[in-house]
Amino acid sequence: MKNSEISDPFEKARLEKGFGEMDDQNDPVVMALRHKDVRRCAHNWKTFQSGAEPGRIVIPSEVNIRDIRQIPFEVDPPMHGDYRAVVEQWFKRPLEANYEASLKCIIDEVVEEALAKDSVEAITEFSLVLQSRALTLLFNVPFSESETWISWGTHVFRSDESALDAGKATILYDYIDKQIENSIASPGEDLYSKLLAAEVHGKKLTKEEIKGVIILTFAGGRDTIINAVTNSIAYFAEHPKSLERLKNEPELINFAIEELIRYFSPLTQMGRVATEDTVVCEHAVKADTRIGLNWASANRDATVFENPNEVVLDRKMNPHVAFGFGTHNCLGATHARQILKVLIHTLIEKVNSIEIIDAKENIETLGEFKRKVGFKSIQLKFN
Ligand code: EMZ
Repeated sequence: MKNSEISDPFEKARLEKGFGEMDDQNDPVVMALRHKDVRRCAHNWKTFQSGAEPGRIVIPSEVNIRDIRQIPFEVDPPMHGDYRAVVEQWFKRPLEANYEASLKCIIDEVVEEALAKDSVEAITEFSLVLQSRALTLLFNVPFSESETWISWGTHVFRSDESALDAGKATILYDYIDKQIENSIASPGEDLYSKLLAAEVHGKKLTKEEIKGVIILTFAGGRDTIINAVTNSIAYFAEHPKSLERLKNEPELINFAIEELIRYFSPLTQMGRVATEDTVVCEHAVKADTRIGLNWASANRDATVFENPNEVVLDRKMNPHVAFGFGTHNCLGATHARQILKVLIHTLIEKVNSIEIIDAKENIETLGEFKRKVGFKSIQLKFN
């Protein structure tokens, strides 16, 4: 098996019964596995809510390490849309030419740094650095902030020792409190200031609400981007012809990005809490219990995707759900797509080949299922 291969552990269960079950800290999850069911449940926000106890729709649940609601992620319509309207335009800024140009400089530099070294551990020395530096653009804060963020590691709520690390969460919260105070004292053009000036239903956002948006901005696009970037690099290392093809047919790059995101599905699933007794794939789901919208499984559903376990770079019909589906589709998707686009362009321009020297897989355990989401570490040589 190639290092860059991501297999699909859900296939049998998806075909045979359509759902899977797992426990998570004594709060079980019924996972919807088929594309159609995942989309249907995601669409039905009245029965499957996001606005449950903060942290509960995340799997593994974060209820024990945070009580601040992430916004708009953990809010249901209609309020969800009102919050979303405040941030929507801001999160589309990655499409602006000057944003893209700045992103190009950042990614060029990260690649140059990798080329200058004998080898790099891609998670910590490449992808985390790239993600953190790129995030300064999304926040519109000084580049130097990225050094603090890099020191937090790949996940703001998880550490090597613990899947849920309250100490780490505290570091993030204290940092955010300070930044909000700074922006109150001297407003600027950054996301904090933007949120401080914003109004919903004629009222200013509270500090708690602002914090909810900011935590999401830090947490939601961290390990996911890091996995997408690292997995892409590993893929191109093992498929140099694919990179060559994109060089010769740049019009395929946008298709390739969607296909890589489908294939990697950096976020395996997201939960919802049932508001009433219901069923998922004819399986009973009781009120106040959780379901999982398994994006990774849906993205390999052979009834929707031909050759689902292959990366088909020029796949044209690609209704993947790697960024979620429906009301809550990923707010950071524009930024994520731009990162991958610029990264591919930079690799085409600057890199002849990439060698994988050593790799340790990062495997998630979801009940009986084990899914590779990326790497714990991967040593690479850029040529
Ligand atoms: C939450 C989540 C959002 C959660 C789209 O995903 O990402 C997870 O990595 C965080 O731990 O708190 O932000």
